[in-house]
Amino acid sequence: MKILVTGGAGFIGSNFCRYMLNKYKNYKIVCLDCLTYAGSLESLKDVLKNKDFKFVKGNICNKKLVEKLFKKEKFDIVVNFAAESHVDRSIKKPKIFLQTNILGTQTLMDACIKNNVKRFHQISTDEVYGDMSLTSKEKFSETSPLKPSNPYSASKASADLLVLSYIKTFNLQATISRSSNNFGPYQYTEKLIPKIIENAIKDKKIPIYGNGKNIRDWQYVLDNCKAIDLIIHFGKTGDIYNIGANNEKSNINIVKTILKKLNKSEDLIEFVEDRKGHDLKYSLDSTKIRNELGFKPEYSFEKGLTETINWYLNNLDWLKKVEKYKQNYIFRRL
Ligand code: NAD
Ligand code: TDX
Repeated sequence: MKILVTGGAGFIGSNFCRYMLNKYKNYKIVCLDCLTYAGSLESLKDVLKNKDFKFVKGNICNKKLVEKLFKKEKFDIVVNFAAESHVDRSIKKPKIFLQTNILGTQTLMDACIKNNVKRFHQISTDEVYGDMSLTSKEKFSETSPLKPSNPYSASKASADLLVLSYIKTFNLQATISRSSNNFGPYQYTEKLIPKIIENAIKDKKIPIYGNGKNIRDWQYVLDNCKAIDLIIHFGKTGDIYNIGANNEKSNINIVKTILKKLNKSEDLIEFVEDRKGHDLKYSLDSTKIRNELGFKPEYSFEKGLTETINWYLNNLDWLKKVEKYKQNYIFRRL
């Protein structure tokens, strides 16, 4: 089995490459990643030594490169993690989100059709459903309407619709997963949990948008990897799978929990201006993947958080190296 993992130098993608290589000793993994500010070979350092792993630096929007790679490698499965993934950046500079998240997905799907790839799996997000009120008891299922609130989630919802159109029009053998907020090792510190941990370790202020009452459903990254593994092997072509963890927590609750674990003062919390269009609450109904594919998360929030904090404490060197890389990276001007 040969799998192409796009965006494999990022947070979830690098965890997925490691997870698959550990689990399947006869699989080959090729990672295609153009190493934006969010990707780093530092996140694949151990994996790069594996003889069944190959790294290719390249952009998923580059049709020529993508076609050449597909022709040469003859992939069985393609898993598309490559994306611009940060909501705050999408509010400041939306265009690159549309290019990578929509057009990049199209380039990959065209190559899949041309090369008879058996399965294309699109990594999507719970953000495509939009938000709900803080007191809502509702949960979004796979058939809930798409109501994205920001350019990032609109680009992801657009890609989902494009995938569904390719399934119907071109008989693309594809699946989609929509997961909730991931946390764990190798996550860049622009995202909430690693930002809290890094700032707390360095005794720096922790910015909390608005009143901190917004709620996310937090999922340990290895549980998401496990779910994706199940979908690419046993998921039904044409189907969408929600992957939630039932760990709904407010941002203020998360920051207080982490400060307590690190024995730091709550004085580090700084309430700052709210994010524009800030989604209030996400809540996912994951009955489908649990019933149809037998998915069960292994990590409680508590266990995942302890693993994550310990990982950052033991990998301050990784933080330093990726930070240096990011500082040298010039965010593409449009
Ligand atoms: P990330 O930002 O950490 O990593 C993205 C990776 O994609 C980076 O390595 C980057 O270099 C690469 N990339 C970006 N543009 C590229 C391009 N044009 N060509 C090739 N490579 C490119 O993101 P992440 O948090 O690991 O998210 C991975 C996927 O999961 C994304 O599709 C995201 O929408 C989705 N997702 C993330 C979360 C989360 O909580 N992090 C939750 C749900 C869904
Ligand atoms: O400094 C911060 N302060 C703050 O209060 C940051 C970075 C975030 N927040 C809040 C905003 C959100 O309510 O914390 C919450 C989580 O923010 P992010 O970590 O930026 O994640 P979110 O916007 O929820 O999106 C994430 O989950 C869905 C990922 O970044 C997406 O890629 C994924 O699709």
